[in-house]
Amino acid sequence: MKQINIAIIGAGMIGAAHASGYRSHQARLSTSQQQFVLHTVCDARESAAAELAAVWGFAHVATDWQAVVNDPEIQVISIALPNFLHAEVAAAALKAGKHVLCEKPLALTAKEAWDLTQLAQQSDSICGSVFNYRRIPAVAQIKQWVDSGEIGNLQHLLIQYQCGYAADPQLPYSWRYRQQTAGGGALHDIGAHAIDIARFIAGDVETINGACSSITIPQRFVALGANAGHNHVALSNKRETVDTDDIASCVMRFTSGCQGLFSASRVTVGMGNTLSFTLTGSTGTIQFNSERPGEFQISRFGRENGAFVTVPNQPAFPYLSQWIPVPHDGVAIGYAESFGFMIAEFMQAVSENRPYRNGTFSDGFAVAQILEAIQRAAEQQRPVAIRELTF
Ligand code: SOE
Repeated sequence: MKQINIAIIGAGMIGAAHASGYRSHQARLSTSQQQFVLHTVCDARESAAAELAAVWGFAHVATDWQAVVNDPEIQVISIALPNFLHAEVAAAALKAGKHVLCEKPLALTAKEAWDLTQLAQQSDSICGSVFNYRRIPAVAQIKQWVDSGEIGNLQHLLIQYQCGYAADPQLPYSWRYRQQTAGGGALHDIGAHAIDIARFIAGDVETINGACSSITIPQRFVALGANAGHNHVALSNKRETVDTDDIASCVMRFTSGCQGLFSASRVTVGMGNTLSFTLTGSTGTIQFNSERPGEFQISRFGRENGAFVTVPNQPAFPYLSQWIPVPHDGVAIGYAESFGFMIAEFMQAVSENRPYRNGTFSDGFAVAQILEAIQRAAEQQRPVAIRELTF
């Protein structure tokens, strides 16, 4: 029987989401001819790799990502590393002939993302960017309703991703707070997801008409020891200067003519991890908030009489009947499931040896262009056309 061996590189917070996704769908997507195998977890911190491997049932532990990427036993590389390593590890994995699922942002800059996308296109590898929010069934259903004209022509999109994980000045300095290692702050960490959803629903962006960016906590203390994720650890007296945005916002115009208003913040106290949007169509409005991922609200001209109705999950929504055990009306699903649906789609593409289409490297590049255009618009205080960032 053919084995498809999976390796996750990066055993931090998001590595666990990858591991959970593969674990949830591995058995279902294996057939009598080919079996997905949870093969290796790799992290420079051996104990973190060992713990993740033990929790999710991966057979091997490694500390050298280059050895993993070049291991002929391994066919699938899932990259869950800090931003500055995404493009380097993905390029090495592509050169070694592996299939690659890479965390967002695909790269630190639009140019780096473009080069990686070109490399992927020249290869036979199946590649995907981690855009799991597209797979929240309510979000996927909203896209279908917008496409089928349920709220008329889309005219305005207000989208926000708000978190509070960096609001505490006592959180340690890390790669996230440095331009060279993160590419950007809230913009690249969580804004990347919101921009992907904006494109998913409203199509390509033409111009960033204006943008603002702020660093609200300009210095942070360096940890005494190692730190990962957003955890509190013992701090030294040494401070480092933060040069990535805590809050970034912009106004944008889509090629369809739709207007967009976007904001990402990592310092909004009380917001754990909230992606929300309001879509204004010519005949209706739709609202979604990821804190209630199992529903959305809609108001249609002449139908809801000026009020909103809540549409809860239904088995007919994308992903539900296909992937969850109890797909009744109103069964809520959350973050981990959306991540799992994405991984299941990726595994399906690998198993059928066909392109992965929903959240490609090209989508990762398009998001990278928009992120950099927002940075440029904020720095230079001028409108930036996305075509300025073509290569
Ligand atoms: C930030 O806290 C974070 O983990 C992002 O890095 C992830 O991409 C997002 O999905 C959840 O929040």
